[in-house]
Amino acid sequence: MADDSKNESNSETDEFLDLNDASEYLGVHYQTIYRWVREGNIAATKVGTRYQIAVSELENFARKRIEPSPPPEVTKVRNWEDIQRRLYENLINFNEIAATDQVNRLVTGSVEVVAILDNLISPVLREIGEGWLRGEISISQEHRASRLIHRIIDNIDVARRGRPHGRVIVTTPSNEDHELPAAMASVALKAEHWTVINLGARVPPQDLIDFAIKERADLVVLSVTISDHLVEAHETAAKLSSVKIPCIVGGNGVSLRELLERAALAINS
Ligand code: B12
Repeated sequence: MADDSKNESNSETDEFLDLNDASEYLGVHYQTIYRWVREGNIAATKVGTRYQIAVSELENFARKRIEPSPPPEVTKVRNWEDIQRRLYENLINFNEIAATDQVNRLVTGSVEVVAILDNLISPVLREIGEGWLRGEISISQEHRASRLIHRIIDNIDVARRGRPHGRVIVTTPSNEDHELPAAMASVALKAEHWTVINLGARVPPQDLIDFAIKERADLVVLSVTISDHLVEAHETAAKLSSVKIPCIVGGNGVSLRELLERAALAINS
């Protein structure tokens, strides 16, 4: 439906064009101008079966199209604790839409992806772990919350523009089930323009090494949450190093910002 209320033209003095002439006037295809009219971006009046558009309306529209659009508004987070508390509630109560919306608003508000992961998602996951330890959260609740936040993390829309850093494989040792930190590491690295191959959890060491060679990886990130799993991770890192593929090992309490610094150093040294 065309929106007549937007038509600011003076019908006494204005000249009117039909869609064919208007498309020529703006130098766009007939279908394009038809769509703009249907979407209400250009005010038009329907006379019989044809649309009529005031020339002054076309002039206004053409002017607005070349005006630079203002930069997107940047969200400033003053109180992470408040947002953390709400995300915790949303995850535990499986309020999927509200939880997704909370994260997406920060992303579209241009809050740094690594800040969202380090300042919001990680503290909430730690709190879930504490709740489980205290017996306040059941295993089913924790599993459901983990799956939900995993989906949200995987869907974070990261800007990929920028000079690529290199190809990185992210995974965990073969005995490590904590896949979420690897998912967070993957998103943080993508946001820093790495090309990320996220293998999820539990990849056998030799398979990982063969894969890294075949994929010509510049870097491997082994995400470790349980300290007992560090032994295998360091052994794998040593083998990767012998085939000239740097590998960084870590996790549990180390921020993603630090991971990014270590990743950049690893390929520059
Ligand atoms: C969700 C969860 C699970 C899920 C995992 C689901 C999934 N898909 O990942 C499941 C149910 C599978 C699970 C299993 C277990 N879990 Co668990 N789990 C958690 C919980 C609640 C969140 C884990 C998480 O995502 N943490 C991520 C953030 C919050 O932690 P972070 O260490 O700061 O992570 C950062 C770094 O890792 C960094 N990073 C990531 N990759 C890399 C790589 C490098 C190189 C670097 C530098 C940094 C880096 O990024 C992360 C984000 O900032 C934690 C609670 C907690 N405090 O973490 C318990 C927790 C980790 N689990 C725990 C335990 C005990 C277990 C089990 C042994 C339970 C059991 N009895 O079976 C098993 C272990 C299974 C196994 N073999 O691995 C303990 C570990 C205690 C310990 N220190 O050893 C914790 C701490 C719970 C607790 N409070 O006791 N768990």
